[in-house]
Amino acid sequence: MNEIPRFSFNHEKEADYRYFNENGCVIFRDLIEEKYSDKIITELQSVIQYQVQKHLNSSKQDFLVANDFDRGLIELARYNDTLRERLYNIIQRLPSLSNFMAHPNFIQIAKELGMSEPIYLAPHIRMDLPNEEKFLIPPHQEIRGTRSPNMIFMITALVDTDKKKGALLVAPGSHKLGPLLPKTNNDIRYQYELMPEQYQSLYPIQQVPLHKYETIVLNMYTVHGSSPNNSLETRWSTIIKSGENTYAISSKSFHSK
Ligand SMILES: O=C(O)CCC(=O)C(=O)O
Ligand SMILES: [Fe+2]
Repeated sequence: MNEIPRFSFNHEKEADYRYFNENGCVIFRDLIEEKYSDKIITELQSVIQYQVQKHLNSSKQDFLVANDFDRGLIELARYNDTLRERLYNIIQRLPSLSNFMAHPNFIQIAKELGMSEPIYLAPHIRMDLPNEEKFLIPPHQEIRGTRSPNMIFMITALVDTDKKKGALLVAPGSHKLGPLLPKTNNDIRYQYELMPEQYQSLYPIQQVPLHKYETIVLNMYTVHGSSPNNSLETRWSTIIKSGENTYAISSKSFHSK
């Protein structure tokens, strides 16, 4: 299967949007400058180190983990799942995440893809520990709980993410299916928008590795999902959504009547 090509946000506008419209996804090497991700990593490091020093005794401090900035996290999570959860909640409010989300390119790309008044929705840091299955999401469209009729979302890798580390599953072209009807599934967590079997051969799903700092932009209808992290390191990524401001749309139509 063909690798998804990389584009430069600043230098290949026409080609990248053509690719996005055709495939429902595009990867940028340079959508957000590296310093924005570096800032998140620095803050993650300080939050993790603080928790590790507080909760793990010094004999446990010789950690095997290779992502240097998150040394100790895996041991901390293994030691106490509540601490893991608390840490996860804390990192969703890091100042560096707000700063990252406020990058003008996120709004620019939404505008250039046809949204008249985009707003940011739900910035989020994903923290996928090795062999942790419970937060993985099977193939789906990003339409659950979304009011916006037009939305894109962007996943930036904060660490090199190869197939073994759980690179994202994506079915290029599947956005052309439009919104899929929810399908029932025995797993009550996921009774929504799973990829119907008859489309799986039409739009085969593939794993999309990302290098650190690369961003994949997806259409809300592009089928995508998690794959398991079978490496020894944590997979870190940010997810930012940009949607049409539906309040603005409805007030405009109100005034035009
Ligand atoms: O990064 C992943 O594992 C999938 C994330 C995802 O699809 C989501 O948060 O909606
Ligand atoms: Fe998703």
